[in-house]
Amino acid sequence: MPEAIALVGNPNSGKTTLFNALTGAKQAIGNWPGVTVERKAGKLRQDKTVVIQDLPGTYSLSPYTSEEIVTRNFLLDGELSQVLNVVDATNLERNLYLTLQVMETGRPLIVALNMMDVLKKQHHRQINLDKLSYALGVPVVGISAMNGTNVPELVDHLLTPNAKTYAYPEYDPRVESALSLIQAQLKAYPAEKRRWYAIKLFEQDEQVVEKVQLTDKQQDDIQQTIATAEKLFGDTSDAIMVNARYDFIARVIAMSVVDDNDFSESWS
Ligand code: BGO
Repeated sequence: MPEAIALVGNPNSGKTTLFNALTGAKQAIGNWPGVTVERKAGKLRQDKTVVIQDLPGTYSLSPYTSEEIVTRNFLLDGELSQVLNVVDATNLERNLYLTLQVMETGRPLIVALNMMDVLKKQHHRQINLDKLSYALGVPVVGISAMNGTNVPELVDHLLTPNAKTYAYPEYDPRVESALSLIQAQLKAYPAEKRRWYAIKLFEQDEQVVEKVQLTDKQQDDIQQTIATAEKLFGDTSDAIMVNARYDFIARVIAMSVVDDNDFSESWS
């Protein structure tokens, strides 16, 4: 079985540009089964035993659009050894929302922070890549896919044995305790996937609720956990998760981004 790396990212993050830089011209193009969403795979130029599986561009792993469903199903059940997440450095907050959800799947992840050439020209904003990597708990490599800058370093990272890192973003402690109660009902699932299923059950994601086999008692316990959290937060469970992700992103940004505008505002 060749090693497979799944390429994920928001639309316009530069995923196609990076895919072409990594694989060259030869790509196998088809459709994902059952949907008219393009499926593209190619061999890594530097090591033909490694397949880059391009996944549809998406902002989230919700179950609403074909792109989201194809991407999340592949991340969850597809044959892959690591995920390469292309993040647009000039749109960090929005792009990290997908990054967190990829981390929630329990797959090893590496972030390619793209558009660094554009960020450098903007001057007013700087990202400390070491701090970003530390705050997220995964490797971050700054690149410009268009110019090819640092792409060889990214490939070195991808090919480094035992460099596969995965980390779970840790959310509000009250969310974490609800998730651990739900996870306790999921002993039949592999440890690394329990958190994803717990989050999706907490969000009452219809696809997952249908898929996961639970006894009536387990379902009642989970409903009880959700009801308690909703009362505590005064919000719906899916909104609680969305806010938990944005809170986490705000902490990551506060740790790793220096925005000159913030300073000029504080002087005025
Ligand atoms: C156009 N730096 C810069 N400056 N641009 C980049 C980089 C980078 O590192 N990476 C990608 N781009 P896609 P998705 C375009 O097509 O790979 C550019 O959706 C144009 N086209 O060249 O397609 C890339 O696959 C006319 O820009 O993204 C592309 O993720 C004028 O970002 C765009 C200006 O990249 C999206 C740009 C006719």
